[in-house]
Amino acid sequence: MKTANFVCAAAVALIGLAAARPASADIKDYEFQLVEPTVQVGNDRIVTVRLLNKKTGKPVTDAVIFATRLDMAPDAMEEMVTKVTPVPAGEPGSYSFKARFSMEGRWQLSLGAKVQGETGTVDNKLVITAQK
Ligand SMILES: [Cu+2]
Repeated sequence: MKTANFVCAAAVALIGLAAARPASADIKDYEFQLVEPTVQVGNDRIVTVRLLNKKTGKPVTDAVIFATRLDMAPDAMEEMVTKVTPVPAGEPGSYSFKARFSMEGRWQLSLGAKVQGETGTVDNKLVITAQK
């Protein structure tokens, strides 16, 4: 009898814990979006992205961006890589980078992010068009 009561109490406690957790989110619910799809060809151009939770529509303010690469893969110039430097962004949930866009055409920005409380990583590739 005592054991049964204990098991029952433990089950109730577990159900309580499960209910207290926020609605389950998935790493696939997060997505980077470009604020501006185009930049001017030149040095020190700023690219800004937002990381959105697609389920809530809200920006993610505390993500850790851990990988970036910018190259011309979309125009068959994968070897044409340019340095990407993080710079302070204007608003929470936005992340900005400075880069030199030496050539007109399509550049691919590869981004990775870790989101607080989520397993896995967000991996997105965004295409930015550099124009004269
Ligand atoms: Cu190129």
